Amino acid sequence: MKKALITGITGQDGSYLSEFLLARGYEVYGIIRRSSSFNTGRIDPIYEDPHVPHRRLHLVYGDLNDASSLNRILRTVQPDEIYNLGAQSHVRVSFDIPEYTGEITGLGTIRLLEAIRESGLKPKFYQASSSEMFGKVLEVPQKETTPFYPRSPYGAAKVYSYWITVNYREAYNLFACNGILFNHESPRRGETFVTRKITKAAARIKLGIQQDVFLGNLDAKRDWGYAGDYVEAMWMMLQAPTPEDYVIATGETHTVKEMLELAFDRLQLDWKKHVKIDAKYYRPTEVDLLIGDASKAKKQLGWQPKVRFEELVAMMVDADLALERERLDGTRKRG
Ligand code: NAP
Ligand code: F7E
Repeated sequence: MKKALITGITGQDGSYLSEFLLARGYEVYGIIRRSSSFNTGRIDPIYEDPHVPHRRLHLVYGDLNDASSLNRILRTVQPDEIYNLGAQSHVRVSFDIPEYTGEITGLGTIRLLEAIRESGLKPKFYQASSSEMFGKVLEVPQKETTPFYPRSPYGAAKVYSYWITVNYREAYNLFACNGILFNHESPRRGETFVTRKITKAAARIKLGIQQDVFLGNLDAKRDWGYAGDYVEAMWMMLQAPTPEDYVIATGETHTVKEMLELAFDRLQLDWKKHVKIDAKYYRPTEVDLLIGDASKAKKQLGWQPKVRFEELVAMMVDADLALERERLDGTRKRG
């Protein structure tokens, strides 16, 4: 039985990847952080689902800021594959806590790579690289050979992690891959990222729980895919004969405004009546246009995105409507 170790298991991608690996017979170990409130909401359903082999899921305390915890976990788990998904992943927030973002999203990766090197183990390594590294894009569409031009502390930290992963592959012959993933979303997306913020607000407005939603730049363009499709690509990279870097994207781009229109239309709402602009959501430097070319992953890995943008938005709106209805019913029952 193969063992996988996941940092960031409590996040959106960590939860989908855990389900994916468990279904393929893996023993899955996830690193979680101590928190004063519950932070395992996305993976709790794995324990509750009678069809999921949850006994092969193990959670261990550790932190990307704590090298000794990483060393200990590597020694005790001895994983065959490591997926480094842990990060301070919010671009806007990275302008407020740039040093911390560099510490976790950048230096966290070298701590993990050093723990691997010192352990003497040879696990395969996946690094969660990002389209944010392309930033102020130097080529359209963006592919593996497009130069980076990050536009945020987050993007800059991810560029460091990208190159240190390449360096450890070349210097120590580690099977290490960068997945350069474009935006990917789902009903499990963090509630402060723009897609989920919009679908949650649309559902609450429909149910009369709130009136308005405050947003920033509506003209930014993103290549949005479905997280469930993207975690499959992570795994495929580590099963390939040689370690390489791949762009994972749909090849379609849409503005935030288009996303808004689709989400509100699904609930027969007019977004113009409910959206207010708040400058605090603007970024000091913005990434205006992202659109990826995933030809290499399609050709070499046989990867394909399955969920289209329209389907993704519908899935997220429907899930948020169901969730908000449940919450409302719960509140009414409690009186
Ligand atoms: P996410 O939902 O924000 O999850 C981030 C995860 O990192 C959470 O489990 C979080 O734990 C963990 N984490 C944060 N700080 C940590 C620390 N100091 N030590 C250990 N773990 C820590 O992110 P996601 O959307 O799943 O994305 C997964 C990865 O892919 C991230 O590295 C992100 O930067 C990258 N990425 C995402 C996208 C996208 O569109 N989603 C695209 C490209 C790349 P807590 O739950 O305790 O906070
Ligand atoms: O913003 C605009 C905002 O925060 C998308 C992360 O997963 O994907 C994500 O980063 C766009 C930006 O995602 C609001 O200015 C307008 O242009 O949903 P987002 P992101 O910054 O693209 C990449 C690939 C990652 O790697 C990251 O980890 O939407 N926008 N109004 C807004 N964005 C937010 N969050 N909130 C607003 O109110």
